[in-house]
Amino acid sequence: MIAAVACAMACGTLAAQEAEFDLSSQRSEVQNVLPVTGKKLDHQGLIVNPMPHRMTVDRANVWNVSEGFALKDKQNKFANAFGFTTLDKKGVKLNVDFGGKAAAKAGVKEVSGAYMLRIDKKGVTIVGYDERGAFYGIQTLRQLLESPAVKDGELPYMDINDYPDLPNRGVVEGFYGTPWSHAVRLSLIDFYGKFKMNTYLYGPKDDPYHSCPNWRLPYPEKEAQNIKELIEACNRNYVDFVWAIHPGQDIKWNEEDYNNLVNKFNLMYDLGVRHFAIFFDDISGEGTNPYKQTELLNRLTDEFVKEKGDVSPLTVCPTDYSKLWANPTPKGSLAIYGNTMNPEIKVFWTGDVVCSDLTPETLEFVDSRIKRPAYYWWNYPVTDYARNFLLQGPVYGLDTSLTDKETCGVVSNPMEHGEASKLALYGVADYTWNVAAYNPIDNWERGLGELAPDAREAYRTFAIHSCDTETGYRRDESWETKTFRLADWSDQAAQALEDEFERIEKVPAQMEQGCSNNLLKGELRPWLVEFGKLGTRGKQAIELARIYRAGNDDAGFWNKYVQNLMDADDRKAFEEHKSGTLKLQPFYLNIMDDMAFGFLKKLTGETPKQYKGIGSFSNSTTVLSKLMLDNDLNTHYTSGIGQKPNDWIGVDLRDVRDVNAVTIIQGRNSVDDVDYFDHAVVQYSADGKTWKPLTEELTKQYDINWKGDAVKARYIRLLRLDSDRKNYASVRSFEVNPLTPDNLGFAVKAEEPAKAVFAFDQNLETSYLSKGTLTFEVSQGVKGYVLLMNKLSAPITCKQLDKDGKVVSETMLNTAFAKVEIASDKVVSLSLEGTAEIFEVVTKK
Ligand code: LOG
Repeated sequence: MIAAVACAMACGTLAAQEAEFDLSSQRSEVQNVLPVTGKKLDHQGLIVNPMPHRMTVDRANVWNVSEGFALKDKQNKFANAFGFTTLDKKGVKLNVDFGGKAAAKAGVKEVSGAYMLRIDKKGVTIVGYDERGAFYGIQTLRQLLESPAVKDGELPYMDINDYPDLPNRGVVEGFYGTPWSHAVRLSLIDFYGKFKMNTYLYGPKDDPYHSCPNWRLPYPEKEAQNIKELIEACNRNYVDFVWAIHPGQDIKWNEEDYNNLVNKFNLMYDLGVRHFAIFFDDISGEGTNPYKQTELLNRLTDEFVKEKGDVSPLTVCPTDYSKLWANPTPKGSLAIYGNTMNPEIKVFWTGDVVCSDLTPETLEFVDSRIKRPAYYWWNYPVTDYARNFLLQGPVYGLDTSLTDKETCGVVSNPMEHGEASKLALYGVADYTWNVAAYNPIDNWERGLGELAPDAREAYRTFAIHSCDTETGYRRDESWETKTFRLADWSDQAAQALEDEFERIEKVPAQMEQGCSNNLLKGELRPWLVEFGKLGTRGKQAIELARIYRAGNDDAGFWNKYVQNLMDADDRKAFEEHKSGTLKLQPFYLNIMDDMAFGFLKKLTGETPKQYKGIGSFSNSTTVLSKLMLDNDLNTHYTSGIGQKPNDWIGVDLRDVRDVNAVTIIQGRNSVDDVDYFDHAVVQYSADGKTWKPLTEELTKQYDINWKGDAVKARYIRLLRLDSDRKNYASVRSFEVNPLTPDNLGFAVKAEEPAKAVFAFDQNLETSYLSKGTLTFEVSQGVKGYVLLMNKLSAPITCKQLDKDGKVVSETMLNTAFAKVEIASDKVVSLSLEGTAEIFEVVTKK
């Protein structure tokens, strides 16, 4: 899935450190979407993020701050930190100080970053535990001044006593894909400072000087200069710039490579780096050896960190960074780290799987082995495994009972879209600072206002429907929107949903107009465009459903129905920039399918052969299962979670039918893919409860073909039998009674006969695009046809022919819904000339 991973290849699930691996097959995240928690609070116009630990406000007394502040910066450190206000002798007194004594006197907690801010009759007083703490006090003042309640100049008296819960808070630029631009990095570093995050780990997988092949080499001049600037920006913002190296894929455990590494560290030290990390994630071969890794870290600690004197303890990302494949035994690398690695070294952990929630249980597992509080590498909002998504949802799934005893900190691995990641970082900053008070919804509501103050509502509408990943780390989405299936229609629910789709339709223009952050807008734009289209499609689907339900205008319904279908280009564009995948897009797809089913049933009087995916996986009946029924071998259904005993993937035929052939093609792309059932059986059932085998047990069979005497079945499935395999399961095609020109029952002539059968398959989800002439036999007794076509770009000619091929009647058809009456009993075949996508030829007897 991650094309940029040079070494990614298909292989087993569990052993990332053994042999080559496939990132996408490592993911076994559960598909159950946990609801987002928290609720919006009324902050009465005073917005400070992260939420201070203690803040009491006395609104009866205020300072007018329209003339700015008369600064007394006792230790002369912050002259440049007040760009957000005016410094003027006539202004309100502002005293800033920090350090042990002053802090103790002011009751400031003894941790780096702690501060107190008091506004009383003496003016404004800020005291930090350390310089960073005073800087944070200044950030709080800045946010107060930017708050709605203070904007016109009245700053109320207040008392704030505040400190961070976790010592390490911030960001790891650790994703695959295009590394952030220099401008985006600088903008983010200011953002970290403003919201009291103190760590920026630099480790973009696709920076060749961080990783293979160039980790041994110095950065070219331009890049080196940029890194210097990043460090300066970090210093201004009291952020630790941690430079990480990712040498594991080709490191040799010898003196030469040790010296190469120290040499690179020295070069980085000369650029100003004082914090270092080594990443051993996503590698294979020699580099994964935990004894050698530990030896290296310990030796560097002694010979480099301690030698320098001003370098902080190292951070390491182990190869076993997730419980999914970490060896839990005393012989595993975590235990080896625990027993032998210098206790000052911080060790990363991503949780139970690669992208997972932060829980006490996962920390208990890792901490007891590494013998220190783990450093949480949160793979959110990273989207390198689902690059067609943009995550704008609330930050949640982080346990609020945790303390620095269980975790030494949290860094978020964001999207390659740096500006669009800020909404999530606003949450991570809040959580890590004040864990117990963290309120996901409230944080998100505040974040929206911070990022798009003049287009907040439009941004909110986009964001609330842009949270899910569909097959990855699934997140709650559209939680204020109620969707429904056609069968559960109510006028009220339909109206509410239509209103929402109308709001969605307007979002792109409102964002273009109201959002002044051009970097953000640039990142969001492709998604906004598709989001707007989804709004239009949804709205039209509801209008269409009203016509459908009235049931008195077949032609009007169908002509409008095809206007609202996505064509191949629409689908491609949507696939590339998805949103609304939890509710909105499934609503649109399902209601269109349900209408197609009901409409064809009404016209034919029979149950359409519009089969549905079913199965044991939580996404088995979602729109994803359509991908194995779409006659397209380039698309596939995937379970999106690891397979386990008794899993199955199947098809509901919507009615008990005679089944005499089944073909199934397993795997995402090829006959050596890892995502398939390697031991399975095909079964059938009439009632969905009792199942009988159709085939023998199948071992390592990707392409399954069964043909035999007809059985009565409504359900067909592929059932997993005993196997050690834990990969996802994927199916590219699942066909029951596949139609061919030979078994159709009447003669068809077409440019592509094998595809022409889709015009006669009693299924409106499939179609045949005829670009020349389609001729088919008119069976005895047929009185006419209804042609259900896509919108026509030009009229087509319909000729009725006798047995000698002579034209008996000729008409022009120019609408998607077209009726043809058979002109006489001499007619034996009908031909359609011109370009038309034909969904179904419905026979009238
Ligand atoms: C990589 C990371 C990547 C992330 C999400 C870690 C420690 N390493 O599976 O670079 O961005 O997953 O795809 C990873 O998470 N490996």
